[in-house]
Amino acid sequence: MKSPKVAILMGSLSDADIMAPAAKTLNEFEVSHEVRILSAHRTPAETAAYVEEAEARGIEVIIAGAGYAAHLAGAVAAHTTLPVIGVPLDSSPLKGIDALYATVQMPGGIPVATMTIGKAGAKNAALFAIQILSRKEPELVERLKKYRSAMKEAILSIEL
Ligand code: RP5
Repeated sequence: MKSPKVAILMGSLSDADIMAPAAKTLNEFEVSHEVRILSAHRTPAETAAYVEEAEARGIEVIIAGAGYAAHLAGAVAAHTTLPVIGVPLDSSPLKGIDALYATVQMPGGIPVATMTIGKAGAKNAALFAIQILSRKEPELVERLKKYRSAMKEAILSIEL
C-alpha cells in the first residue's frame, strides 16, 4: 500500500457507516488513504499527536467527520496547516444540525472546509480532497472529468 495522502478521521466507530462513502470514493479514484477513529473530546491528546505528525508522514489533506458537538475538524485544524475538510454527521437526535454548526462556525484564522451533512458530505469530502490533490496530479483531473461525464450520462439516459 502506497503511503497515505488523505487521512479520514471520525469521532467514533458509530460514525463508520455514514463516513463510508469517503473511503469508497477515494478507492474509486485510486487515492491512497488511511482511516482512524480519533475524538476531540475522548482522545484529545492522541488526536493532536496524530495531526502534528501527519504532514511529515506524507498526508496532504485531512477529512474529519463527527456528530453531536462536532469539534473534531476544528480541533484537527488547530494543530496543522494542512487543508481540513469537515463532515457534520447526522448521528444525534438533532440530525446533524448541531454538528453542522459546530463544524462550520470556525472563528476567523482557523478554517475548516465544511461539507454537506451526512453521507453526501462524506462523498463530497473525498471529491474535494481529490480536487486539492489534482492541482499537482494531472491524472486526477482526468479522472474527475470522467466522473462528472459519467454522472451526466447517467442522468441523461434515464427514460421515464
Ligand atoms: C461524536 O459523538 C462522534 O463523532 C459520534 O458521532 C457521536 C456519538 O459517539 P458514540 O457515543 O456513538 O461513540 O463524538
